[in-house]
Amino acid sequence: MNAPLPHLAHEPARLDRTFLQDVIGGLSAPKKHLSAKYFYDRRGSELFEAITRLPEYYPTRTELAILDRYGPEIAAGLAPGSALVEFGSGSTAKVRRLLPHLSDLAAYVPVDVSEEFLRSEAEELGRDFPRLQVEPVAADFTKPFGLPEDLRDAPKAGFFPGSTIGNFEPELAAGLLASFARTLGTGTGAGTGATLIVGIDLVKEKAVLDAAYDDAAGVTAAFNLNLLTRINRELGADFDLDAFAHQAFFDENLGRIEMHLVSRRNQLVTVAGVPFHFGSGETIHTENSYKYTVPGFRALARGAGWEHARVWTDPDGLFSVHALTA
Ligand code: AVJ
Repeated sequence: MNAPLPHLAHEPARLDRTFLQDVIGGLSAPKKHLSAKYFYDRRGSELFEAITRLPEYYPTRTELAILDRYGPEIAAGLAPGSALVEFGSGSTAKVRRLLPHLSDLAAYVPVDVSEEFLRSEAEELGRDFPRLQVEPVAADFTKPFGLPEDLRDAPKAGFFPGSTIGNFEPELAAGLLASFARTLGTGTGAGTGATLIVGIDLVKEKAVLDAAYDDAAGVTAAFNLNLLTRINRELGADFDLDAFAHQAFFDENLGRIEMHLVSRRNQLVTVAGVPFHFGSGETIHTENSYKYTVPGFRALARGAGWEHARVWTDPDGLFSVHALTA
């Protein structure tokens, strides 16, 4: 159910109507929510990079360490002459750990919505790996998209690191894994010989998870609040940043981190001329980050048509990298 779009007297020059519709819809719901995909404007991407360097935020450095340690084994699971497709590539830091072990790739295909970023990263990667064929695709990986025609006959391997899949409800996560199988397959369904390498954050002690999403330096708080700054700027809203507080906690029953922005007082906020009331203590749910056990993720993948081939973890069992085959 979408709220009708307001008529804007003074539309920002490059108004993103989908963004506006999502925000109006999310703030009109009985439990207010916003989509985590909107965190990543320029400032949000910078803040996320800063998060990955925080002492409390273990996922990025742990996954990189797993890729460094087991890169040769992970790479050995790919069919010779594969096309390696990275879903939501963003920065190429992770694939760089695998490429030295993949000398016979048909191509590396980074898929990302941010076209500008995609081109610059692809160019840089091409300079560092001169024999690698880089074929970027500007697309939203949550929607069906086609791979470059010249790669039709190459075996396909997918790469989906970073536990990005944790942002999706388990049912949607399974749907996404199934759509990756279709994208990587030949259109004939299962048994296409495709491989998928996925990074998954693991369930662990609540205190460790809580700290990773509520760091002492307040970088995650700034990342969460930046969503309101973005809405103010891009959609002409008047959120008072001092009137909202960052909240993040691991819900052990649901197996997920929830991030919220808590209204510090009773207040009225206007977004593109539409008023929204916030009670004191009322929250906007801004992100879920699901954590899995190894058997739990294996079951999810199997339900989506993927056979579980291998799993690699760090010595502390914080993070996991899975190889799946279809
Ligand atoms: C990029 C979705 C993997 O869930 O850990 C980090 C985003 N949010 N701190 C995560 C995030 C708050 C991150 N992912």
